[in-house]
Amino acid sequence: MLFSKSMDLDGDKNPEQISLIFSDKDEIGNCRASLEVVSKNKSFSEYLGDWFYPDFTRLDILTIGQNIKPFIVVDSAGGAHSESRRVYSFKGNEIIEVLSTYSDAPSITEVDLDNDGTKEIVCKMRNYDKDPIADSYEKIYKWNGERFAEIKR
Ligand SMILES: [Ca+2]
Ligand SMILES: [Ca+2]
Repeated sequence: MLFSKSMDLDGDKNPEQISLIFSDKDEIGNCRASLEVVSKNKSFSEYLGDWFYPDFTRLDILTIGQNIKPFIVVDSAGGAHSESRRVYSFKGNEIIEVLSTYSDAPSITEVDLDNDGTKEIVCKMRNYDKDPIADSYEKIYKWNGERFAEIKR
């Protein structure tokens, strides 16, 4: 499994090395996870918490539009009915969490819903109290320059 990526996150033409680092598994198999970014020989680290299962965790780079710098994405499946996503930006000297969300469908996708050239993050949600298919809905997050903010359609 590959928990390492290379990408220029802050636009200075030097690629950053991005890694997910897991602690040893505890007795029920979960791990503590940290995100590490190495930029020009300096290392930055963000503790993500415990309850990570390396087998169900994915590190990705997300690009949502032409003039927006790429983001780091950590997706984590928590059983058959949930997936969580955290999104981070790196501006050269710190890792900033810009979204923490989840989907219980589970389905998290990136779609340009309003055709403005940048993608929104769409989390499908089911209403298990009612009809989980007919009453499903979407949480939509749009980048506002600082973070992914939930919007209403
Ligand atoms: Ca860079
Ligand atoms: Ca859009």
